[in-house]
Amino acid sequence: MSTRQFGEKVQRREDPRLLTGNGRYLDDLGRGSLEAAFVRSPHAHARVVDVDIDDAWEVDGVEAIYTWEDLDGRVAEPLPVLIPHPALTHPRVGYCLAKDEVNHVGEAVVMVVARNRYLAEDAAARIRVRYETLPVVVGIEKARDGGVLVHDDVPDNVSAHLLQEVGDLEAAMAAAPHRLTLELEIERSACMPMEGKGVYARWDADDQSLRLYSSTQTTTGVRAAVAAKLGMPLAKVECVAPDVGGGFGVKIMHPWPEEVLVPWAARNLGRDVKWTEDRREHFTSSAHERSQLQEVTVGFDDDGRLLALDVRFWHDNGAYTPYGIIVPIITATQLLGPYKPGAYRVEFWSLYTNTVLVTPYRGAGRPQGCYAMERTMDAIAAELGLDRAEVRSRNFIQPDEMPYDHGLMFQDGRPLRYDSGDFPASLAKLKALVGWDDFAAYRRDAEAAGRKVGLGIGCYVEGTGVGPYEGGHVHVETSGRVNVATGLTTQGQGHQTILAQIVADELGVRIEDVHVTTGDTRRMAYAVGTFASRGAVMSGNAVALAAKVVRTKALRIAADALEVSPDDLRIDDGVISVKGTPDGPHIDLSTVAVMSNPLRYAFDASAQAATQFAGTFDPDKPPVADDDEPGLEGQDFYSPTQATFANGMHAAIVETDPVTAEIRILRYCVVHDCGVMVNPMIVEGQVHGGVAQGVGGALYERMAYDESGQLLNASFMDFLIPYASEVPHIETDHLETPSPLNPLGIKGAGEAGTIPVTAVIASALEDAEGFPIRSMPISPSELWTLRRQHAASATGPSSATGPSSTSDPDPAQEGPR
Ligand code: MCN
Repeated sequence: MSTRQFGEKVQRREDPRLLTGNGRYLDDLGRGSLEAAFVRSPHAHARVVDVDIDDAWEVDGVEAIYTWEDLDGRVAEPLPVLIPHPALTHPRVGYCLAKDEVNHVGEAVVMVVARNRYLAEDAAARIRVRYETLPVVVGIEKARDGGVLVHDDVPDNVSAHLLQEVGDLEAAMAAAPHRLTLELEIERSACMPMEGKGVYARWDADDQSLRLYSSTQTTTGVRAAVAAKLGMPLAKVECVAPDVGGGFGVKIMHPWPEEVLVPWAARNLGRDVKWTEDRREHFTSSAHERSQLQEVTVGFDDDGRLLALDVRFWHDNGAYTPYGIIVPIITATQLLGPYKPGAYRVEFWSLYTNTVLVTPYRGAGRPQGCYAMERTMDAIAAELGLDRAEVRSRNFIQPDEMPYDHGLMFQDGRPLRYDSGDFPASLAKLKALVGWDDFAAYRRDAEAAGRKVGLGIGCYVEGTGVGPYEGGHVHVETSGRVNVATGLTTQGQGHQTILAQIVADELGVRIEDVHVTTGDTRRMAYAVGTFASRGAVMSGNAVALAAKVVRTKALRIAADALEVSPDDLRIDDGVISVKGTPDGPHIDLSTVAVMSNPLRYAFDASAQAATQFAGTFDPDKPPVADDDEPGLEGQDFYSPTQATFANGMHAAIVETDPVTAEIRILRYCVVHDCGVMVNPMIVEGQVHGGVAQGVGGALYERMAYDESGQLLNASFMDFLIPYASEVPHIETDHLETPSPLNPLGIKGAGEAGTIPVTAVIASALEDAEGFPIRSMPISPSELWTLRRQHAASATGPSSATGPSSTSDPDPAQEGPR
């Protein structure tokens, strides 16, 4: 009998290849091709007055130099707005090469193609661009001030304004016995995958076709965009994602200018062309996320139950909005987490600034939302003198209230309706894991030893497995090899393993015989991409459905041959036999694959085996029946009516140095519920990676823009990504509340670890220090400064030890740093 693979900690099948240096990343391809380099704007806001390329042609090996003037057809038109929204009243996008204005440092102005990258860079360095600088908008405060405009025709720098309301907020707020207002800030960070973006284009002049390799999270998206921009039939464009060294969201954006320019240049020159992004380019020419200013007013009763929640926030969308307003919409809807808010009103303004554009980064708006909500929960607990976990628990949506409809519109334009979850059970697990009830004693002991420790908590709900669809194709070769294809791409999540686990079980074959291809439009032309923690839900269910199609066909053919009913057959390790008679007649799937295809090869061992069933073929019938197709293969698509909602709760114990304010995470505990787990080891790895990124966002990473829009820390020398030494040991426990929405009961897991970390660390630091933390990330020097401010204010008459209420403002929370 086959060993069940689903739910097992199967070792990642891709690792031996990747860990032994046999990965094939974008820059491993196209040796000997021409290479591109870009001249990028050194100014955050300027008019391009003149471009002088004469000197650059002096460099031996230069093949082409392009400015916007040289572009033709739709390549010269603005880049698309991928996800329009009615509230996005002023969408603005750039061009592949700046036309006459640049809006952030790093925007591409000139493209150079040369024999190799060195020569292309040398030539680029000789190009002189004359700019007329313009006033610059950096930061949300300056953007909402509206005195300086990023785009002349966008009043107040507002790209979008959206308000959603459920219930009578005014009345509920007025009636609430308690009210608090919090002003919060969260800063910019970025995905920073190990491998930056990259494109390699092969133009086939004879066939007039294009093979494009891109380090992307969506090959079908890139293919469609490039075909449209280059005016080519879709059938003449193929897009393949080779191994991708991380994406974390930034590579779902498409088309990046380079994804259009590189193939366009390849076609122009009739040569292969490649471009790989360097780290500085990734800092200044890809995408960032996170930056928001938030104002939360909450009304609650004596027990800490929410009666009214009024949230306003200002979101920095950078210079352009090609990806629409998905990120602030997610913040607005997902900040509610596991709680019932009472009457709820949320309103945001998405603002242009002269900085790198903003697209989703792992968590995609949720870390900010979770931060707002969890800071609010802590503030309520402090105001009422209640236990912080207890306040959360009193506001939970209960399991018997599922499915729970918040009455809001989610990011996919569908209702924000939670499908399942058991928040009280998760909290109980988390409290047990971290030792919540013993912490007071632990703190007393620590304090007696002169140490400052604090315990923080954060809860979140995450809409995962967002539609519209994903497909699966399963093909059994006559050798017995099972080829599985799905269109979404993979960046390190282990899809080759988990999709093989699912197909092995559904089809009844050995996992060793299953080979998975992702992100190759030659194998699966209809697909969406990898984002929104949707891979397991969408492609997992799609390949399961496709495997069922193949199984049904295999059983039908075998049943004919064995003259039994398909219902009496089973498939184990690729062998079809009659149930209850293990030693009876049987057929290998490989033999069935031969029988499924009238074109038989005599040299094929399975073909010879199939001759014993030759009697099943009727010479009077056509080789392929009207209602049949040759081959043992099948395809199906999974398309859900709505997202499925995963959830989790984290707690951390931190220690702060009483003198230097150095911050150490002593323990980090995670309880996580992503429905049924396909591979618990991979889920755990995903959670660990997510927490590591969250720790970076909470304590280290920020984009240090100066007032003129220069990114001062655009290198790994200055931008602090946590090393293994900064990432705490992570203790994990799981709850599996199956999703009722999909056949496998799966919810997503890929972003979960990241979402609450900033909120949890803020909560723990506040608990350790005894004063409000309102701006994250926070460094030891900032914590030290807050300590001094708090000590100074504590000596005055209006001292405050917790987050402020409307009637009790706290000086430490007066605006962001
Ligand atoms: N999984 C599982 N059981 C579940 C849910 C998930 O075994 N119930 C497994 C999946 O099968 C998959 C992994 O966990 O191997 C993540 O699955 P899922 O939550 O479906 O997320 P995606 O596959 O859609 O991956 C995208 C998600 C996102 S949105 C970001 S951002 C992210 C992330 O995954 N970027 C990553 N994890 C990353 N991991 C790596 N190494 N690199 C990135 O760029």
